[in-house]
Amino acid sequence: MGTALIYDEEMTKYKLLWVDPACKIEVPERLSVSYEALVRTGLSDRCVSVPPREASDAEILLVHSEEYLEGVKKTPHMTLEDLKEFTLQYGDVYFHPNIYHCAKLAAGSALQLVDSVMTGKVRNGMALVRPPGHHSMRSAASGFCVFNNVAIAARYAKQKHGAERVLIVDWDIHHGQGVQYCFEDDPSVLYFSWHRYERQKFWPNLRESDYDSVGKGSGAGFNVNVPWNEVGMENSDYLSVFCHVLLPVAYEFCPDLVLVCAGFDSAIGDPEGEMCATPDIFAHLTHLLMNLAGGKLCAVLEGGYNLTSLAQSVCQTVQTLLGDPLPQLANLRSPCESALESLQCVRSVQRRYWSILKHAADSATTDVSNKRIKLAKAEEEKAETAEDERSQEEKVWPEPAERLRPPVCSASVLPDDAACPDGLKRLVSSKDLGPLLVSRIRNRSMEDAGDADGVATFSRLYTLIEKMRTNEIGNGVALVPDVAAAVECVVQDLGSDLVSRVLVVCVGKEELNYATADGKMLVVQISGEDKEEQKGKYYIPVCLKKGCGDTVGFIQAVFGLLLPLGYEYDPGLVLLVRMPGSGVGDCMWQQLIGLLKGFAKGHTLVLMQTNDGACMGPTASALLGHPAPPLQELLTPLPDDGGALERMRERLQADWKMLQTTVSSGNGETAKS
Ligand code: Q6P
Ligand code: ZN
Repeated sequence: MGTALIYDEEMTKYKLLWVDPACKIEVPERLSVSYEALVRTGLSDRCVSVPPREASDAEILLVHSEEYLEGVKKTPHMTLEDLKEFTLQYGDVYFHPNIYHCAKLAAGSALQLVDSVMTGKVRNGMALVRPPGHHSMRSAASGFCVFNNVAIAARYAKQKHGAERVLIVDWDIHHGQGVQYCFEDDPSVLYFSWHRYERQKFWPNLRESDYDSVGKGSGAGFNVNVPWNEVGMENSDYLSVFCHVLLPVAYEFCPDLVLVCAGFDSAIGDPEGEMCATPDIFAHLTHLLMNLAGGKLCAVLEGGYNLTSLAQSVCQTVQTLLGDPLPQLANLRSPCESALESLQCVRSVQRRYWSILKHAADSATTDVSNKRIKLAKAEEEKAETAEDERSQEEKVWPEPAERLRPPVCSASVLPDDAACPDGLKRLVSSKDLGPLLVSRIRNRSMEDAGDADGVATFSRLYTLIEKMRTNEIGNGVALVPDVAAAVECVVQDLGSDLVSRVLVVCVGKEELNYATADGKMLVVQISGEDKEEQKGKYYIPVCLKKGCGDTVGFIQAVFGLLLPLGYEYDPGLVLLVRMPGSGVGDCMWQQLIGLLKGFAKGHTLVLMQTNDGACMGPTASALLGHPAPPLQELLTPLPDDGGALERMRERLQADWKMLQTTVSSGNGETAKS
């Protein structure tokens, strides 16, 4: 199962033929530079090259009107003067004798990509296209867009491939109003967009780009807008919106296909977006979507006007689609107040439609409106000062670090009589631990295990962790006779020797016999057990009343707590512990493994108990990078659970800034309801 790449030089063969400051940034080099970067880095060679085709009239008419199509059809034969005049009826767009041809290829590229993914020829893919699509409407071109490539692809996926639910994630920095209008009243297509808005001061200056446009009629709740009211948003702001809005909603929606309006003007250095998220954020945004819809993801290029930033961002996206280890995002800052306000408003309006957000704070009952006025003033002042400084300062950022695939993807440490799953490398040899470590291990009581066995297993574990640290091995799974004892041994004797921060994710009940106060590890425990007190900043017990089989509760815990904590903590190793009888389902378990790969450059060690070997298959599959099967329709959460989780997040926000989803009290009036 590979990754498709669609590109054709033909789509570089149109350009602006007159002077128009609004359009001069949309240049052919956007496409050629992106493709050349993929060639230079060897990424294009690793993709399945799929040729574009022209979209047919019937396909274009899935979204556009006949009058509009007939109008565009005439443009190849127009004189320069006619083209200029034709262009004038639309905003921020230009026509060229060859643009109709390219627009048919751009839409057709998206359809080729959908065909390749939906028929299982490839797992996922990206189409590099010009002209972009997300602004174009039923009967109008707009914002460099002629045909709405992604909207056409969504209708096509439903019609031709029977997709029942399609998720469109628009991470371009402009609002894809064309996509919103197209699916406004359609519950089968969920459209998510974040966009520079600045309280309607930014193009396309639409009232309906704000957070309160949620869709119409039966489509209510299937349009999710996140307005950015300030420039300069960073990685932490983008990740917060993914964790606290998009991902929970997307998992509840349970799409059959994910389409990405992949614009990279939301990256640092872009003259349009003026944001500060670095190109490697797109590796994470892509990764976080890759376990939806059984991995069926099609990214279609939209904007991106800083050629350096654009090319780097495209490479990060494609490399992630290919399954390479994720870059570490060090030193995340806390989300800014303006982002938090957007987050709070979106969650507050969307909680009516998504049971997974049901317990989100209600902006109407808190004092957000007062704060909004203060925030708006602060934003305006900021904008004014920024305006003066902007012309001088050129943004610089380091080139994204290399993402090296380890020679061995996954390894296992198993008892001699246990079979090793296909594709995993069984570790047999092991390092001599030295007398000190051996005696420390011997001192721990290893139930059910002979002393020699115990030491052999742990010396192999030591080897495994060491090889993960040096990136000789990506991840691994170990079957041990006593998980609790093994965790203790790994975190105290092995892990802390080798890595400075270990994220321990424990599924099921475990008695903790190790100290966590020094921050060398962060323990997040998700279990059905009640009444566990939180012990300090680094031990976080999450209790699900219905147990780990409660999909909604589990997802809320994963996206609302675990992922933001993980991003903020930035571990060097993830230790995923499965306690016997945890009750977690196979699908959820695979989703969890897949999602945790975003941390520690993918270095995850899974610990399971010998008699829990039945889930070895799903575990191995997830470790090897196969997409997790989609979760079944989610059930409504117990009212109590989500509430408890929200209260817990509120408590932890003082220590962990990535858990914030509301504007902080103290800034303006207090927010106690
Ligand atoms: C932005 C038009 C230009 C003002 C110049 C899919 C890609 C896009 C298009 C943006 C058009 N305003 N200062 O379209 O969203 O990036
Ligand atoms: Zn854009």
